[in-house]
Formats: sequence, C-alpha cells, structure tokens
Amino acid sequence: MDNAQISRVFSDIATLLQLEGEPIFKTRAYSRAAEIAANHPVDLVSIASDLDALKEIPGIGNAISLKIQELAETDHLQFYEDLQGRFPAGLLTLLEVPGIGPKTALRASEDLGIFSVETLERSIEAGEFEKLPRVGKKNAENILRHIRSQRRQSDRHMLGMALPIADRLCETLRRAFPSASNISIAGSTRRGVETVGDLDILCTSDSPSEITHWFASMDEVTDILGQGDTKASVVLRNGLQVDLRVAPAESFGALLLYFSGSKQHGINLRSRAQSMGLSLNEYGLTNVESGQLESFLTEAAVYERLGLPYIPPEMREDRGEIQLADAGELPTLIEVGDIRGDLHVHSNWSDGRTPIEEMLVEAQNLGRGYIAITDHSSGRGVANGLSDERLILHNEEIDRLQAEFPDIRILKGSEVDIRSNGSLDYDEEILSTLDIVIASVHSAMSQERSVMTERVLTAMNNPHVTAIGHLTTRLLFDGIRSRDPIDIDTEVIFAAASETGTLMEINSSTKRLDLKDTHIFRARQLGAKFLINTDAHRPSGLPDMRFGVTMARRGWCETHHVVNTLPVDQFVRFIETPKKQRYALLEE
Ligand code: DGT
Ligand code: CA
Ligand code: CA
Ligand code: ZN
Repeated sequence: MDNAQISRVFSDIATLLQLEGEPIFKTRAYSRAAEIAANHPVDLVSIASDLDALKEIPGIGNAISLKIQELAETDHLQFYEDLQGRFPAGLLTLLEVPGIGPKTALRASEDLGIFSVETLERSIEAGEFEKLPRVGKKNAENILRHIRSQRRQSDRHMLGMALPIADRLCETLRRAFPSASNISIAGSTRRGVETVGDLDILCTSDSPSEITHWFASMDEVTDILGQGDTKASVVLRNGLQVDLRVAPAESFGALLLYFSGSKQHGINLRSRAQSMGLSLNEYGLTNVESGQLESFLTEAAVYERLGLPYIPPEMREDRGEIQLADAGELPTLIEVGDIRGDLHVHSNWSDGRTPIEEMLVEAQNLGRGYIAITDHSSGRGVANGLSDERLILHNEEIDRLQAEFPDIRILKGSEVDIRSNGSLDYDEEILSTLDIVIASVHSAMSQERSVMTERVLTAMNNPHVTAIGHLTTRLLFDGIRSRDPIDIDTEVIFAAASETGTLMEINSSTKRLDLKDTHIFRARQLGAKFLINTDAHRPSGLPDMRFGVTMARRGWCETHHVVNTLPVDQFVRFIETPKKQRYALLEE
C-alpha cells in the first residue's frame, strides 16, 4: 500500500461520511489526511509501526494514525469497508463524474444498476439516464462530454513530451499576435510535475477574443471543448488538451499565480490573505471590508503584498513552502546553468547511437566542462555491454580522445550492472581503472523488498561505486510501455548514501525521472548528495539535463546538494578522495 492508495482511502471516507450527513469538521479531518498522505515524502507504511511518528505529522491525529497503522499492517481498513457496505457498489466512481450529485448517483446505481463510468456512458447513450428525476437530455449530454474529456486527461502525458509542445504553442502565439504579452505556460507543466494532465497557457492582451478564436481554429485542433471571449479549451491532434486564458495585463500577476497552482498552494495562500482581511482570486486581492480590488503585474508583487518572498513554481506543492518563505528560509534552488558535468552517457560502444566524439561535441556545445562515458558492462548482453577486454580498449579510446578534446575533461566510466546478489559485473582490478562507476539494477527487478535493499546496499558498500544509477528503475509510459518501480526500502538506501560516501543519481531521461521528486526531497533530508545525469544515448539526449534539474528543484535542492555543480578540478578531487571521506569534503 503506497501513500497514493492511503490517500485514496481517506478521500473516499470523507465523501461517504458527507453522504451520511456527518458534520463538516469530522469529514474535514479525512480530506486533509488524504492531501497530507498524497504529498508526504516518507512512505507512510515504512513508519506506520511507530504511532508517535505518525502523530508527529502535522494534521494527522490519533484516529487517523491508527487507521494508517491498520492499513499498513493488514492492507484493509474495517471502518472503510463497513462504510462502503452501507452504499451501493460503484457509488464513489459515479460521484467523481462532474455533474453528478449524491442524489442522482444513488438513483443511478439503485434504479438503473449503473456502477461504473462505462455503464453510465452506455446508459446515457441509450437515453436511459436522462429520464432520472431532474436530469434531462442536456445534463446527460454534458456529463457524457465530461466523461470523454476526463478519460483523455486520465491519460497523463510525460513532462518531457508536453513541455516542448507547450513551448512551441507559446512561440506560435507570439508570432501570430505580436501585441500579446506575458505569454506563459502555467499549471503542472510550469511546476515541472513529472506527468501533466493538460497544458495551461496564459497571455495578456487588450483584444482577448481575437486570440481565443484564432487559438480554437488552429490546424492541429481536433476538438473544441469550450470557447469564449477570454478562454478556450481545445484538444490537439496528438491528444493533448490545452486551456488558454487571456486577461488584461494589469491582472497578470494574480492570473499566473492562480493558474500555476498547485491547487492546494493556492488555497493556502488564500487563507493567508484572508487572515490579512484580503480575498485572493485570479484577478487580484480584494479588501474584504472596502471591496476594493488591488491588481498586480507580477507574481512576485502578489507574494510581496502577502508578506512573502517569491516562491518558485516547483516548490508550490503544499510541502511546507509557505511557512518556510514566511520564516525567510527559502532555499536558493539549483538551476540548469549550475551544472558543469554529466556523469552518465552512452555511446555506440554499447547501446548508444553515436560515436563518443559526437557526444563530446554536443556536451561542449552545452558548456559542460567534464563528462564520463559510461557504456554498459558485460552482464547486460542486450545492451552490447563491454567485456573486460573491450572496457580496456574503451579506456584507451578515451585517452586518445582526451588529446583531441582538450577543453572538456573526459572521465573513464562504466554503468555497471548490480547483479542479483549485489556483486558487480567487473572485478576489483578492472573497476580500479575507472574514474566513475554508476551502478544500476537492470535485472531481477521483482526481488522482494529486503533482498533488493540488501542488493543495492552491497553495491553502495563497494569502494569503487561512485553513484547508484536510476535507483527505482521505473519507466513512465512513453506511449508504449511503463514499468513499476522496484520494491526497495528507500529510507535505508538514502540514509546509507552518506554513511558509504555513495552519490544518488537523479536520472534526467524523460521516461525515467528517477529518483522522482519526493524521493529527492527525502534523500536530501537524510543527508544524501546527488549527481544529476542525462543517461543520454545520443547527442539530442544531453539537453534533457533540464528535466533532472527540475526534479531536483522539486526536491528543494541547492547547488551544494548536487556534486556535478563542482568545477572540474574540485570534482576530480572529489572522486580521487577515498569514498568514505568524500561527503566530508563537501562540508568544507
Ligand atoms: P494537471 O493538469 O492535472 O496536470 O494539473 P494542473 O495543476 O495543471 O491543474 P489544472 O490544469 O486542472 O488547473 C490549472 C491550475 O488552475 C491549477 O494548478 C490551480 C488552478 N485551479 C484549477 N482549479 C482550481 C480550483 O478549483 N481551486 C483553485 N484554488 N485553483 C484551481
Ligand atoms: Ca494542467
Ligand atoms: Ca487545465
Ligand atoms: Zn541503466
């Protein structure tokens, strides 16, 4: 049971209790617990045996803690099951459909036997559903449209796919309307969430309806979900939904703040505003007493008016950022320009697509001062891994290329398989010829948690292992496949990073993003330091560094948390220092 599943249980409980007529203060505790569980950086199951640890989480009381414990220990919650038993099956699913209230949902399930979105859809198409009291044809059609739009959005899209499309749309808009200003990406894409439901784009203009009309009639639009004078919602040929909003320039600050989210960050800001006698919405701040509206040109100005410094979008996830900002303790987040080296790169020596030279040329173009060429080890047969003999030739090739490329320091590396027992593909003698060893799991991924944890710990204790590559091996769907993460005790692993002197890789590959943001957040708290690497298999993969940096920002990392921000000579000193003393070097 993971945090998302626990969250789900609590939000269901809140909904069902409301249906039973429980007072709002009672259901509120559950909906709050659902939000907290969804955002909590620590796996709740891993701390559930310690009741006090649960209760220390702000917003989690005794009753909720006991329920988390029961869920963790038994995978069930009697209270929840009893509650569900008092309602028809499928009711919760129906309630999630916008436009269906509790009474209609109950009728639909009891009278028409509707128990799922699919049966609802069929019933609407058959003209049955509209006959329910107070529904009617028009409502039924609206609900059907919502269902279809929701289905589209439940297919979330990888950030690495969505962001370039959003950038391109902004560019198109900029060219079509030179007079429009403040053209910006908002929503989850701006916050750098690993997958996005839809794109949100904003701009300001004095003639908004021209822009929304033009937008809805673009060639690549296949479906118009809504179109008005100030907003348009469309579906593109590639399946992405895009929401556009146009407003006058004087309210841009509040507009961008509102539509950048997260929703909960917005709600928290609103309650802060309320405590100051102000009401916050997408137009600005209204003085509750006088009714006077204050507009803001920039987001920073809104924050300032609320007595806060500017909070970067990647931090706006209700993880304590407002309290931190209030205390004047916001971190200075790492930026892509702080990155000086890339320590996980493949070439056509293993499964990469191009010769090492081409990777070097592009790395230099991107301003990297150092790079490790880390082709696969021999255990990984499918990836054309290097035998001992080929690795020695690979090392010689790097010496040769170093003479040709004096402006970038080329490190001898390998991405070495961690075998199922924790041993590595190369022996001591071979490993000691390498500057960088990225140790990764590529096989036996279904090992049980304790075995997997021991396996990776064994690799971390190896004095030659610089970093653990893509720890969880998860793959985000890339249109074809996705892969669940391995089952591993991340608390133990992250704590072992500083003890063993091992770095944790933040893999920037757009289909991996591994570690993910909440892992980075927690690993940082536990004292781990990181490498942000691209794992590029061709030159065009090298700029993906920005996605790893975005994840690091979402984990609140500053430059000192990330070792490949060091200048080349300091980085070389770091890897030449015996492993156990490396973390101490970073404290200097
Ligand atoms: P997504 O599209 O599911 O990846 O996530 P977002 O965050 O982009 O959400 P979206 O597109 O539904 O809405 C964009 C932003 O608009 C959201 O981040 C915050 C704001 N927003 C939308 N609905 C509400 C709401 O009901 N209350 C508040 N406070 N803000 C909202
Ligand atoms: Ca969105
Ligand atoms: Ca949206
Ligand atoms: Zn790998």
